Amino acid sequence: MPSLPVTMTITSRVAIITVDNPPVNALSHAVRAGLAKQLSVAVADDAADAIVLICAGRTFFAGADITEFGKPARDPSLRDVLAQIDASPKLTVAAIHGTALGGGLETALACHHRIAVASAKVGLPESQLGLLPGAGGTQRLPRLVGAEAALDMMISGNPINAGAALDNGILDRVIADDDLQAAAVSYAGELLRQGTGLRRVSQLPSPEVGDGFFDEYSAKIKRRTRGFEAPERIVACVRAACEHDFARGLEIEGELFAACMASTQSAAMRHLFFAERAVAKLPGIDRNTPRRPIETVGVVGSGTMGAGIALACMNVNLPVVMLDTDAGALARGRASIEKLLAVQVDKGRLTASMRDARMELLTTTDDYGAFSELDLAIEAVFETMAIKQTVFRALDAHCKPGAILATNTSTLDVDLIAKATARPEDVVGLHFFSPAHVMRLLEIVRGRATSIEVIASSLSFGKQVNKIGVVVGNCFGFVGNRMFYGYTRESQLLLLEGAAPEIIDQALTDWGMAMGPNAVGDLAGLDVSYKVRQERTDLPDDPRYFLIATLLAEAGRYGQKTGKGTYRYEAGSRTPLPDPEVQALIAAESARLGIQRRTIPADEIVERCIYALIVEGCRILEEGFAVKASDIDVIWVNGYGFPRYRGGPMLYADLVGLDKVYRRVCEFRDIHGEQYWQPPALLRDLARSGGSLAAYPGATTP
Ligand code: 3H9
Repeated sequence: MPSLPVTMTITSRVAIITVDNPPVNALSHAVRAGLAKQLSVAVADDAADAIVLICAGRTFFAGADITEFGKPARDPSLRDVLAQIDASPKLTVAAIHGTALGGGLETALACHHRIAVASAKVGLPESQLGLLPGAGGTQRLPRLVGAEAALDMMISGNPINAGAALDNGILDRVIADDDLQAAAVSYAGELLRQGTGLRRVSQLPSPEVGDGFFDEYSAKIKRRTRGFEAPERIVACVRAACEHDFARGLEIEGELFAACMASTQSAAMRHLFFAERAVAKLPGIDRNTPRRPIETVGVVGSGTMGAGIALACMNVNLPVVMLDTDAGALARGRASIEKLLAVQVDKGRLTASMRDARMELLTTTDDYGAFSELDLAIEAVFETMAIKQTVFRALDAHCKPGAILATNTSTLDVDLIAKATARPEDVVGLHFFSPAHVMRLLEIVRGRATSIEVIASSLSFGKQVNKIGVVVGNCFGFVGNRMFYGYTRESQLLLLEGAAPEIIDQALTDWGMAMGPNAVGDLAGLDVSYKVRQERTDLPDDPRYFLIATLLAEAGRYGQKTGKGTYRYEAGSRTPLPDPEVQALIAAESARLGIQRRTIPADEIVERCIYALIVEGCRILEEGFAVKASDIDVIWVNGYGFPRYRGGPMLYADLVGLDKVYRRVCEFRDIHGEQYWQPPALLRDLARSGGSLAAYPGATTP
């Protein structure tokens, strides 16, 4: 018989209600029912004067059970249980360890007092699921910490540590990381002796704010949230907390929570929550797959990527040897790492001693001999096959047997690179995104010979350096950049057809993309994509193809780094400004090619660019270069600024309706030609059968 998730014992006149629902004590139906029952028992039992609520395992409640969302509700609701805790005639104490998140923190806030261990964290991350705290959190938190601090916490969704929570009033006591249960029982006894009584957060006065506070706050967040609904609804809830009593505030919170729950935005974000955890679930890999420990890393190349990768490793305490045969470049690489760390110190995110400790992890060398004992070598040199192969021959000659040899190539064939070694099974692509110490995405490129052990170890390494590692197959551009080509191809064609760069970028950022394609091109460097196109032999023979980007690169307009690209930049500024010279160039090219320029509506701009992504994503799935559609979503959200609340390109296609997407792609083919728009069979078949990309099984191995 399965053990009950909620149990109760009494010690020193304190009832201890313990919840044990691995892995993260989510507040599932069984837990809620168990809590309601044990609370009644504890309240009725004369042997107890107070109640401690504590969780077993690695954490206090991590929130409502997300797997129950979208299914019929089952009583008791979390709100019912929290009302019961709040109304308890006996003093209740939440004893927190691990992370008290979402409904978990709301449960703690419904208790009369809160004690936590110093390593605990608390937060209301519901907005990251497109939701708002729906069990009284929007009403209780502002009463404890004030409206602005509560808004900041709920809208960012970021947890805070126990020390900060003690300072702002969420926690009443923080203890060293020792016996929490004993400390909570003794705390309850202390409160009883002092006659502190029941401190119901729901009964605290409404928070006060100055005139116009909410309008100003809304205006401030609008610039960042662009079309994302949950933050605005959180503001409305906190406004209700300030203007109404607790009961009415709770009603308003309930209505807005229901609206969020029913939204496609929340469906999209919940999809990503599970998609990001599913990336590591691959056919042929499980808990028992052997993994090689990575305790030391070598990085070949000290340019922007090499330095960023080195720093990403140093940030998690991994010793790094950085190698460059050019002494000047090596010194510049070291200096750029120092500079990035100095920025962290200036921002108060790092102390000077932490910075020094990190720098001590870095050794620089021009000698491959220094790589002989390293567990992992990552090559990040110039994107030319011959140079990469030379590096891999050297790595093969110097690295110990069992070392993982990785290339950070973004376009080259991993199998050809592996061929330069006598151990292709140890060679893998680890494709970081710039800036490598910041961006969370890591494409793990599986070559033909890469062993399963090396893939599993790469997934673990990704976790180790706080990245989301997605395993992809070895095709040109892998998954992310291959799709990016179709997307920018359309934005380039739109320029010739009549849309100005800033109009295209505005349409896509209004839709939710972090940046528009023209601004991205200027940031990444138009010379870089130009060189890649020059090396390709499979591009369409069409004078329009990437014409404007090509002409700009040939004119030395590389983007931000030269102060001019598709946009122009004032000295020292990164703000893209429309450039009449470029507008004239585009108009002249349109005229030369006989293209009738027209005003292109924002909807069409978005459809052209985003549907190009969907088409290429379908093709990648058909060809088996991604295991499942949700992996593609994770790549685009974490590496390319695709709006999280739209779920990634493949889920977005499902939400729009595959039949609609398919019909539109066919129209684009008829208007713009087959060389760009060929509806993939997968899209056609799923559209006809009423299937979904989210459910598409994909290939078994990428
Ligand atoms: C909410 O509370 C709404 C309320 O305001 C209102 C209600 C009326 N439910 O992340 P991990 C699973 S919204 C179900 O790999 P870690 C997860 O899928 C909720 N399952 O571990 C994974 O399963 P699997 C607000 C959950 O140590 C396994 O647990 N709360 C939940 O890296 C391990 O997870 C949040 O948004 C859940 N709530 O990180 C917190 N949480 O092994 C969400 C996790 O099959 N959770 N799972 O892949 C987290 O942020 C992290 O899981 C946590 C642990 C930090 C707790």
